[in-house]
Amino acid sequence: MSTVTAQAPPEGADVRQAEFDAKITADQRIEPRDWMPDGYRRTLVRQVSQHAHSEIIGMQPEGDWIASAPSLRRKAILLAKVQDEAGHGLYLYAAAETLGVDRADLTDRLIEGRQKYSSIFNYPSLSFADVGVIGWLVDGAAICNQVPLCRSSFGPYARAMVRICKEESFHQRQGYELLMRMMEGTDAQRAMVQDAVDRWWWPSLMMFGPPDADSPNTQQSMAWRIKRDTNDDLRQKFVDMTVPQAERLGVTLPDPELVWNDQRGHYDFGEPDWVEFKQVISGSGPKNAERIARRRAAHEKGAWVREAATAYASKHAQEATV
Ligand code: BYC
Repeated sequence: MSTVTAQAPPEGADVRQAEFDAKITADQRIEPRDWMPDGYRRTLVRQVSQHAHSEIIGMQPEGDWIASAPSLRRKAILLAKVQDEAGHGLYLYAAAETLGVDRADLTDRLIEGRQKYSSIFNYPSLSFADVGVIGWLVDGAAICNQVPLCRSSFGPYARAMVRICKEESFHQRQGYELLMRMMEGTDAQRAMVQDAVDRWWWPSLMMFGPPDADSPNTQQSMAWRIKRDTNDDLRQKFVDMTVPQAERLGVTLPDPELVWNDQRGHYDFGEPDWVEFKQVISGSGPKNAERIARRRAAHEKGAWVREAATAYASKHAQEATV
């Protein structure tokens, strides 16, 4: 006679943890009202709010060129793109709020330097070619990183990413188109494009975060299926995708170690300057102070809008209860 030892079913917190784990394993979405471990919630608040801040701060380097865009057409395109970034920030703050945090508090954390935003936006945009290169390389890197996030395990984040990725793809193409036009222009225009590529290439590679071996969050975020790929895998994917585009455009990528590796089926490439990266993410990049000062000024200047919106909402709430 065989004896079957039935395992006692887990109780309380254990049951909820088991249900959560089963959903993650089955690739089902976690929704705001579902139970989730504190660490999962904290990680999402950290990543989603940093992502939202990046979209909002990311309006600045390109926004600097709206007033001096070289034609009405370029101005209209740029205005629309920068407005899209504001929209992305709003979707992401809304996704973060479903985790129980307050958007005003997140904004305070940003302008008080208590929360990070993407390193890439701490570099200056020195010529109009930078607008094209930001579209091509920065939005290109963003797409590479964000398409897998459409399958992130947290529902509101994944759904926000679907919409954002559609717009980012358009941004990337507008950047590439702008650069193609400049490359068909004068020697001076071609030199502007090459100079912009030289300045933005390494910071673009840093957008994917530190090497996997130095990334404290990747392993757990992958286990929770918040992140779907490691920093290094996405960086490689971006390099492989970008090299043929650079060749087509007629620019050189500033990396003497960049070479196709037949055995690996990928490009080999050099190591970004991780000391510089650490300085930039800890607040000492070329533009950190200016970016935060401008964000703080815009926030203070917008106080009357928030007060008016709150007054309007409470008036309507009162009328609804009468
Ligand atoms: N910049 O353990 P790790 C855009 C931090 S906006 C700054 O690998 P994780 C666009 C990291 O936060 C694009 N900080 O972290 C907008 C962590 O610090 P804490 C923004 C960085 O989270 C306008 C520490 O370093 N995209 O597309 O597993 C115009 C250790 O790193 C960076 C997103 O936000 C960085 N580059 O992985 C145009 C995508 N890298 O928090 C375009 C969503 C790392 O422990 N985010 N850090 O103090 C992600 O996919 C991940 O959070 C990251 C980092 C890959 C960025």
